[in-house]
Amino acid sequence: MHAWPATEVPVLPGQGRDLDIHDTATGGRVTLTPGPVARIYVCGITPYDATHLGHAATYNAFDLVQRVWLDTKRQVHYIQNVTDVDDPLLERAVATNMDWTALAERETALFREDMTALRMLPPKHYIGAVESIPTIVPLVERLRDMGAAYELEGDIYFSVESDAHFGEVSGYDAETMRLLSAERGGDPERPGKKNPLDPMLWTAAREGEPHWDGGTLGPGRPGWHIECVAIALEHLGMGFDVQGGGSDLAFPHHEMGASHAQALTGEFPFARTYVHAGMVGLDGEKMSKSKGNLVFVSQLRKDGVDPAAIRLALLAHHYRADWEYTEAVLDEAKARLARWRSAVSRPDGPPAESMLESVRVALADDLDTPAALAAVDAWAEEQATRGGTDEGAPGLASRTVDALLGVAL
Ligand code: 5CA
Ligand code: ZN
Repeated sequence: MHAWPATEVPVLPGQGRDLDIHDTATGGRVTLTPGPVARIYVCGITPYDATHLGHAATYNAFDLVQRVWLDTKRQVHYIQNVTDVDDPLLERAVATNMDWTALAERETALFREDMTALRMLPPKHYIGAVESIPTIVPLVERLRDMGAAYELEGDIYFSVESDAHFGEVSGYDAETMRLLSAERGGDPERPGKKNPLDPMLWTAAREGEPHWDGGTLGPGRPGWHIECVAIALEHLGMGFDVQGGGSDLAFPHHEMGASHAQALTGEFPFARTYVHAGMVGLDGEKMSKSKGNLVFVSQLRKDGVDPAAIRLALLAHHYRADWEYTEAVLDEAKARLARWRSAVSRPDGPPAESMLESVRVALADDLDTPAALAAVDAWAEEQATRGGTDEGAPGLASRTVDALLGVAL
């Protein structure tokens, strides 16, 4: 599967800073210290509907992680998946009388357009679940053969007890896990499972559903968590720097993925850090495809909203906060974009080096984007009120905002 085009990231003067970030697994701050090539896996979309602002906010957070790394002169090895076969996609295809592959292709294409418009850095490899099936099957066979997975009426389940570290990503208690498992694609009520939390690795072919050759597993399709594990292990290996997604992925998805990989390899950890973005809501509810309370990036673009303003609306909130989208949020972002554009359109201005330093400090501090925006606001305000004589300043300000925040002025 192809990704979307890359944009040039300006190289900034001076020294980038290492990122301190909140790690879900330890529940505290860690300083990320990747090698010269930083490795990150960010869970991609399930393409049954268009990209909404919640998705965009989550991808924005992980785009910033990469921009901070690039600013420290590291290379970034970034992998993202597309869950192009799964229950919600198949259900939507049936409900809308569409071919499921056509639906997935259409929504994935729209996602690429949205990501391009928002200037999100593309992954080095953008990989679908379907194309990963030949990688997934041997992993499930191996888990079964080593006793970490078992069969139930033709389906194959992972045994959560096979990983001594199970539960350490989310840190949730048993009751919470059970509730979330039922809510988020698990089947804790199914009789015959060794542990109600055990997730499906391989779903045996069902009437009317797509299925593939599963070798000794029989015909079927892959479970959700093993998809991301297969892709991450193939392209990043164990112990990669960051696994990212929205906070709704901490359990079961990232918990199960970590356990699959740890059971498979006998190594720990799957990812060194687990980073989760807050949930964006509308009218008091988490924005979600199943609830239908969505504000789509593509719709805003169609309405003529500048993608840079959409991005500034996302940046105005701390990535870990849950927040509500309102028209006022977008209006504020549009006004800020206009002020910044006006400030960089002059031939000179107040020196911008300290603004660059403040943006670096803010981002290194658990991606404190509200503080980063405040630093640029202060420079733009100074430009508007007193101006300055530094001829390099508007260019440096513009490159800072471009390189570190992904906003083209
Ligand atoms: N395909 C899987 C991951 S392998 C999946 O969760 N797809 S998704 O389309 O449902 O979500 C894509 C990403 O957007 C996930 O990281 C998810 O946590 C995030 N996300 C979904 N809804 C919201 C929301 N309302 N606010 C913030 N992030 C969200
Ligand atoms: Zn995933």
